[in-house]
Amino acid sequence: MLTLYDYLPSQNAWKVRVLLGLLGIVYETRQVSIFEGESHTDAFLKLNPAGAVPVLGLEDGEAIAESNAILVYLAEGTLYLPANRYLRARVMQWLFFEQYYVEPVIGSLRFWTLTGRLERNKAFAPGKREAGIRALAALERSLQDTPFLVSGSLTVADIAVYAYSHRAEDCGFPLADYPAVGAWIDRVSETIGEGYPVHPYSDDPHSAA
Ligand SMILES: N[C@@H](CCC(=O)N[C@@H](CS)C(=O)NCC(=O)O)C(=O)O
Repeated sequence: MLTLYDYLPSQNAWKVRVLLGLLGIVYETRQVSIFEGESHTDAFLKLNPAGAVPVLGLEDGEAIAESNAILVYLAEGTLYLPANRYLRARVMQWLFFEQYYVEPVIGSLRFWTLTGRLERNKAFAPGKREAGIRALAALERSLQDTPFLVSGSLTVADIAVYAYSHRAEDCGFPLADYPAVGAWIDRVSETIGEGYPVHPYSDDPHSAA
């Protein structure tokens, strides 16, 4: 059975939970208490040298880290990852976009905001805010005439980009300024369905600054 090394408030791990659920894959979960250093033990660093969740443990003992790499692995051969060369490259375009313009930008600002780390990162916050506006504007332009980021149906590109961008208001980005993004958020949310809650950092007493 597959094993997901997880941390509930992580939206990177959330992406993987969603895809596993949509694909109906039964898996085991190991919760990793990242604020208590569990992702930096020797054993965990063998699974992911970067010391972060999510990690997917495979049946043969191998492991895959990086949320979007895990999505691609799981989605191979399914409707969530097109086989067509061009469409597949477009999915990759959004997966890389997410890791450069969304996760380290909106994801970091959100993390600092929700865990009381904004003040200590105040030197970086304006740059992140500017980059977040750029990311949301890029999404707004891209979603004018298409229901999903690539092709007419949900792919791993939508799951990845949605993970942090749909929570952009948690760190002060007004989504009302981005109507096409708002409509896409509703569409993705409806398509993935219920059962994938966003867990607040406040559930973890160790997450506070
Ligand atoms: N690029 C990675 C980022 C993973 C990441 O930053 N995970 C966070 C939780 S959201 C983590 O485990 N942090 C613990 C640490 O860095 O010590 C991915 O997409 O999986």
